[in-house]
Amino acid sequence: MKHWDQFLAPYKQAVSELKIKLKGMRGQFELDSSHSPIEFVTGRVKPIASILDKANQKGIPLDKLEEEMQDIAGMRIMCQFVDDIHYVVSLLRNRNDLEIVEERDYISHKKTSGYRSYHVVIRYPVQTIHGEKKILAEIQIRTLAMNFWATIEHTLNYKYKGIFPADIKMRLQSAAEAAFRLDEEMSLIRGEIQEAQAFFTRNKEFKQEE
Ligand code: 0O2
Repeated sequence: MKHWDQFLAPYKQAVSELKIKLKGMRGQFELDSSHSPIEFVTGRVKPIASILDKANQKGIPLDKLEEEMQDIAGMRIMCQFVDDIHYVVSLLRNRNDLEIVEERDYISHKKTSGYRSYHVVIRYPVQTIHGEKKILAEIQIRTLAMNFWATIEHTLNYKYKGIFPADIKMRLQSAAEAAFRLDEEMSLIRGEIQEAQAFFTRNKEFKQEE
């Protein structure tokens, strides 16, 4: 449908640009031979069916999507350690190619489902042939363990359409706690892990030069 193509075009452009920019940050850390707080980055434009579902659930009129639906353009940044998340947020705060409009800390304040992540809503300027257009986008920043949990829970959510049987709900909550403990344990041996990673990177470089 032409109308949707036109509506989604700036969101698609924003996701492509942000992917390059956020992946570029990782590359810069590699160049500096310092630990990258970013493990990997993904991005997506919300499918039309999901936009319509969410608008319906939240009572957002379709002519108010631009202002009221913050995650039509969505980015995800995965980190190794919880501290990396806060570092990434500080890097985002310092950028002048985007404006932060809201931060939601679901790490200190986890959701009742057990969900943890740090959400940053940004206003991002896209340059179009009709001039500049500012769109809202949501950046979710989480550890690999938080991402593992959220991905599995999201899949189950489709199966149960958001209404989990009590035992599955309980297991998911306990799995979320296990994932959080895993993050805490990894943070405690962070120094060891980073030393080993630096060693492997150095060795790989030597092998490539040989
Ligand atoms: P998608 O694209 O399928 O992931 P609300 O729907 O009220 O919770 P709101 O106000 O838009 O959400 O903001 P929030 O909660 O900051 O962000 C919603 C997004 O966060 C969701 O997007 C998920 O990506 C993620 N999220 C929030 N809560 C959970 C949860 O309990 N489990 C999982 N797996 N993800 C969660 P959508 O809209 O679900 O879309």
